[in-house]
Order: sequence, then structure tokens, then C-alpha cells
Amino acid sequence: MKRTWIAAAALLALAAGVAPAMAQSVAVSGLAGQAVTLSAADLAAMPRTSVTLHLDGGRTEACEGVQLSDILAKVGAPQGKALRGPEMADIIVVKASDGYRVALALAETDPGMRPDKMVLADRCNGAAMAAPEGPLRLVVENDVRPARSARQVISISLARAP
Ligand SMILES: Nc1nc2c(c(=O)[nH]1)N[C@H]1C(S)=C(S)[C@@H](COP(=O)(O)O)O[C@H]1N2
Ligand SMILES: [Mo]
Repeated sequence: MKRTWIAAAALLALAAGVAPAMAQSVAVSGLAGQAVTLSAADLAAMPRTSVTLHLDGGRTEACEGVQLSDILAKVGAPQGKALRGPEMADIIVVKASDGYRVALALAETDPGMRPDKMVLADRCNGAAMAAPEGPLRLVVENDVRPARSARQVISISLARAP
């Protein structure tokens, strides 16, 4: 009886979108068909960094996660000195579960190119994020408006600009 009630409550919570953040993975793809899926555990085990998210109305959140450069390295994206020539036209498309998309230049994500970090955040203000913010959110350091801060990120794809 008690179990039934708990199951019903869990279903209701899911339907209402108030369930605690669930383990969400991100699909990452490279230029030559490379593909990896990073789980929450994978992201937790990668090098971690902190970044401030500037929201509307002067609100800020202290977020943490993994730099896009470390994620893109998993699908063979060129970095550092290898990021030159035709690679300067490489772009990244970050996709969210609601169809929202944010395009970035690969060069912008390289810590050797510019100091501001681009981070796939899985925690903000000390906690995992539930929908509609998370579980995964793009944070572009020092962006004044949060329009590029895609919520509920599901994939990151590398492409060559036409
Ligand atoms: N997935 C997704 N992410 C999104 C958006 C969206 O429509 N879908 N809107 C963006 C815009 S325009 C803003 S201002 C911020 C709002 O973030 P907040 O709801 O946490 O304040 O989310 C950004 N990220
Ligand atoms: Mo916005």
C-alpha cells in the first residue's frame, strides 16, 4: 500500500516536472563522424571548473561543470596550435531538448585562444539542476545576457561552416 503511494507520488512529481534532476547524458559528435555519449558520471569525473552565470535582472548563479574544450577533445576537435587554417571555420551547435540551438565558433571554446570559459554546467548554486534549467546548461563566461545559456542541453555537434 505504502509502495503504491510512493510510486504514484513519483509519477505525479515526474508529470509536474518537479522531480529531482535525473541523470542526463549529452551526445557529442565530431567532424569525421566521431560520436561519444557523456553520462552524468563521465562529466563528474572530468576536469571541473567554476563559472558565473549572469541572468536577467542582475541575478547571478555560481555554476560548475566541464569546459567545452575538454568535451570536444573527446571527438577529436583540434585544439591549441592545431586550431588554424580551415579549422577556423569550425562551429559548434549546442542543442536543447526544446529545440533551442546555440552556435559557437570552435576557436571561441579554446582556452589557448581566449580566457573566458565555455562550460557545460551540471551544478549551479551548489545543487544539481532540475528542469527547466538542467540537468545540463551551457554557460558562456562574461556573457552579459543569458541568451546563449541553453538550458536542458542534449547534444553538442561540431560542423564546418559552409
Ligand atoms: N533550452 C532553452 N534554453 C534557453 C532558452 C530557451 O528558450 N530554451 N532561452 C534563453 C534565454 S533568451 C534566456 S534570457 C535564458 C533565461 O534563463 P532563465 O530562465 O534561467 O532566467 O535562457 C536561455 N536559454
Ligand atoms: Mo532572453
